[in-house]
Amino acid sequence: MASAPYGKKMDCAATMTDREVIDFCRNGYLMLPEVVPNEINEQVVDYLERHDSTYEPTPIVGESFFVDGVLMNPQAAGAVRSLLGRDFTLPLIISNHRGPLPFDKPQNWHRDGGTIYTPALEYLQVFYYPEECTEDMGPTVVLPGSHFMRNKAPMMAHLGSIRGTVSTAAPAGTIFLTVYGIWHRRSRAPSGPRGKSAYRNLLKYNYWRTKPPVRDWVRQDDIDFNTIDFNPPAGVFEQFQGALAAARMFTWLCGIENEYEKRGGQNWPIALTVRDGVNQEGAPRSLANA
Ligand SMILES: O=C(O)CCC(=O)C(=O)O
Ligand SMILES: [Fe+2]
Repeated sequence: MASAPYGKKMDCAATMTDREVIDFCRNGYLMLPEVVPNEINEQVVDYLERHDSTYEPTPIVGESFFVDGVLMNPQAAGAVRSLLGRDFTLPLIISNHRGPLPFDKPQNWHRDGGTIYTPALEYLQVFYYPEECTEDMGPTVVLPGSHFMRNKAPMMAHLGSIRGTVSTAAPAGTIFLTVYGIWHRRSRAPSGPRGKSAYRNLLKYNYWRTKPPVRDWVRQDDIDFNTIDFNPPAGVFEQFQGALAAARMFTWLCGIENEYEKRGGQNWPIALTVRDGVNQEGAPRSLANA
């Protein structure tokens, strides 16, 4: 058997635009609904049923249908390429959050172990539903913008429902990319199995960056970076702190973090009501109006 391409460096076309990269920085996740074709989804479910029903079916990386159809799926890999640059690496470990159906209790709110808070995006945590996951099959729920909300997992575990959360319930073949530290949990699953499997399968794996960040995704030169909103959408943040962190991550991704000034107060990017093409105080040189 040919050895599996664990950690292999890959490249492909970047698919995300500036606005999409900014939205990823604001939200901490990106949904790509139904990007994997059904014949691949079926092969994956079959593999998870018949070959490896463990919580770490990592050897699936040795299957070309999985590498070509899922890991290097053009939309998913195009998003990974946009955010991690060329020569990103393929995963070393594949987890399966294989939840029995039905399942009564939601998981505790948490950020995954090992989270550090940083504007750097050195890796992505990516999830894939090979079968449809409906609301009553216990989809993962995320809190948009929470990748910048500093909290310890034991200090969030007791929380119940939180305002502004988003369900990832989605059709088969959906992939979603996350910043590792985003708050999330599996929700309760009142329904019995719907698909082929008696479980809700959810694969999870990481891609890593190998190159310094540069703004080499799809540029949109019509953007005025002085008036674009970096605030995360949910309303649970201390005013402007989410926007400051998202903008800092965006400048890091552009490779211009040295131009990011956090002088406090009405410094870029929070003063978005500036008029007539004026640059905000502290707007990064490379993004400012000439
Ligand atoms: O199963 C899920 O939906 C999420 C699982 C999870 O977040 C975890 O186990 O770390
Ligand atoms: Fe988790």
